[in-house]
Amino acid sequence: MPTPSPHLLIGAITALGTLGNIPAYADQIEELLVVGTHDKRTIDVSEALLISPDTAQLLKKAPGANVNGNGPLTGIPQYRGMYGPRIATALDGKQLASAGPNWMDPPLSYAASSQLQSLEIYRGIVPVSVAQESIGGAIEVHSKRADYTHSSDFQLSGQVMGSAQSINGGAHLDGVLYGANQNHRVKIAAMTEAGDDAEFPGGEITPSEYERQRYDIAYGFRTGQHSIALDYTYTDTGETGTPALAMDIEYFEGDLLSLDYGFALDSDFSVEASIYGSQLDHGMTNYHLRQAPAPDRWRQNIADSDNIGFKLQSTLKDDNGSWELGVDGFSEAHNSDIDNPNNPMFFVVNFNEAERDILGVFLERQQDWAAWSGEFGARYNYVTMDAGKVNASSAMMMPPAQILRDNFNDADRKQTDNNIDLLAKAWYSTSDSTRWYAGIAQKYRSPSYQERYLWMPLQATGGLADGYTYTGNIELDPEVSRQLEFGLDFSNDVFTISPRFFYHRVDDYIQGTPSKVAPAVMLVRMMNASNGSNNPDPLQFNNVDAELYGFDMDWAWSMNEHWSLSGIVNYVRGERRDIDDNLYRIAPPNTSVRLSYLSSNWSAGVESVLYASQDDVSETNSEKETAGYGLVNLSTTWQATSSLNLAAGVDNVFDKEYEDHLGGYNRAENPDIAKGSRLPGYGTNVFVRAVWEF
Ligand SMILES: [Cu+2]
Repeated sequence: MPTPSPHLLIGAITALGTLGNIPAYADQIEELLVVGTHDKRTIDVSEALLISPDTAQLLKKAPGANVNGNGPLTGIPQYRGMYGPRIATALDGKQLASAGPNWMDPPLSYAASSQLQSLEIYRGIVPVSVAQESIGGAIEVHSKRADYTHSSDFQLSGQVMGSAQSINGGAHLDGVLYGANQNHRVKIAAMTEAGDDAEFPGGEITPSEYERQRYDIAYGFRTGQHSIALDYTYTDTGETGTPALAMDIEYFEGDLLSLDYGFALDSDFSVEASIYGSQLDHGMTNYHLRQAPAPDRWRQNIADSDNIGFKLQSTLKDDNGSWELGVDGFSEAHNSDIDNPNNPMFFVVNFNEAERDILGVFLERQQDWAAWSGEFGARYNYVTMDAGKVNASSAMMMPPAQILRDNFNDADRKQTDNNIDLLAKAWYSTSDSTRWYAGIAQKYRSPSYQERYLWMPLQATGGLADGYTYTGNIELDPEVSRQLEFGLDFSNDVFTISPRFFYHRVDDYIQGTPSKVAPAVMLVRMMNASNGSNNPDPLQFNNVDAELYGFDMDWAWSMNEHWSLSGIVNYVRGERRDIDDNLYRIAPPNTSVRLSYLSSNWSAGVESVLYASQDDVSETNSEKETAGYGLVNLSTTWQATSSLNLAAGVDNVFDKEYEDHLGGYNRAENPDIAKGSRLPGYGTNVFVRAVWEF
């Protein structure tokens, strides 16, 4: 799976901030690329070398974060061992539910890195105002937009960016045009990118080609205390491989629309309101990009997702802090149908109007007292879920499928959860350079629609990619995580370090366990007998008990005005508490160190990335162990003129063959990689990039 890392573009190392005079602990960590504050890391995407079409890869620049990869556009964020729907993703404050039942389009895939200003990941416990459900963390992306000016004359500006890389012949071109005056701002942007199958030292990863276009138009208007913003995005993903899954992407087509309103009475009181929605269509098959199976085994899956949401939030500041009060709602509805173009009799209604609605209300307080500061939050979420009736051709012929269908259709599928999140965080400064931190929280997550409504044993699991078929469980309880974390932020003129220890005790953790649903087990065995396949007995999503704990930190040392050293250390363990087993797909211990040189118009960096072996694997998911490895990456940038910036680099300089533990197993016929073995990481990749601003 891809592990291209973002690289520093250009810029001088600014003096590291100190605690005493900077209210939000706004230190510069890792030059200009990642800025740390006391509770989040902001990755300045506009300053990163954009070689990966997978925005999620940028997250690896933040402590605690990693990426589960199922294909070149399909990075699923992982944070401190949690991933998938456990991590909230907000695109300019808006939620989105993936159209793909296997998360071939994770929410973050709708943020094209070339259109982003920044990517923010919250460190540890997420404020209740930021996301509705954030049991494992939260990511916010902020798109580029024009800034209002101070006159009535319109000013035009823009940027054209192009990049190419050797690993897959990938190329990317995008352009953005801004127009703005003091009252109006407009943005028009377009992007296209494509790549072939990627190489690894032993051959090619097939299929790992990709192709995507994207168009954005944005308008903003402000007058006096009021402002509005209207944004529209169209995304069009073409044929794209997902070798860790049973099918490949034929297309994703997405329309994303939002309307925001802001009112600021003065600097102490403001209100923000937004309504938004998206309509996402998806097709995937097991025959158009990979070697097709026998004609009677061809499968095509057509899926869609309709999302609509709103948020209303007010902020009131006073002498000792601020209040945030808000209400938000999000509704998602999913359909998924499987057919075989060679057999008009074959069909599976996989999900039929599977709905998940959340209505939330929250109150948050930020409080400052002398050397102390605190954050306190409470949120109530009312979750309702339902799904329509299902059917399949096999349910007309095979008794176990018929029983599963009838049980599902006869069940009361409507479910309601009442979830209360609570948190308290405190910071205490013992000096200008040292601030101690401790936090405690209770966070809920209701089941996903797949976890509740997957009625027939299939691999539609939100991208788990463990090779198991699953069925859902309508009666699942929400997960609840009780979290403790503590640490320290130290920062002086030359050195910054931010260690954190965390412990999450999760009750009712949702995990696939060996199925006790007799007709599901029988059906998988009957299918094996009639198809000559050897799928293992299915799992069922069930509530178990788990715990996750670990340590992470980032650090930076500014040696002099030209040279700096920085790095990240990550360690996480995930274990079951009800049985003796590990949680599935947890990032191995890892560290990276980067040496950077910066002068007035050029920079260079060498980075070493080290991963330990992972032998704490899940027996329940038949997870395979991976060996440790080390990679070396190089990059350089040159500000050629005031408007032209050039960059180049080499990833995996020594063409090291390795397996990314989070990269999944090969599922497609490939002479270079056995089916079921782990997918290799990419080999040596040379990339170039040019940015022209006007
Ligand atoms: Cu899909």
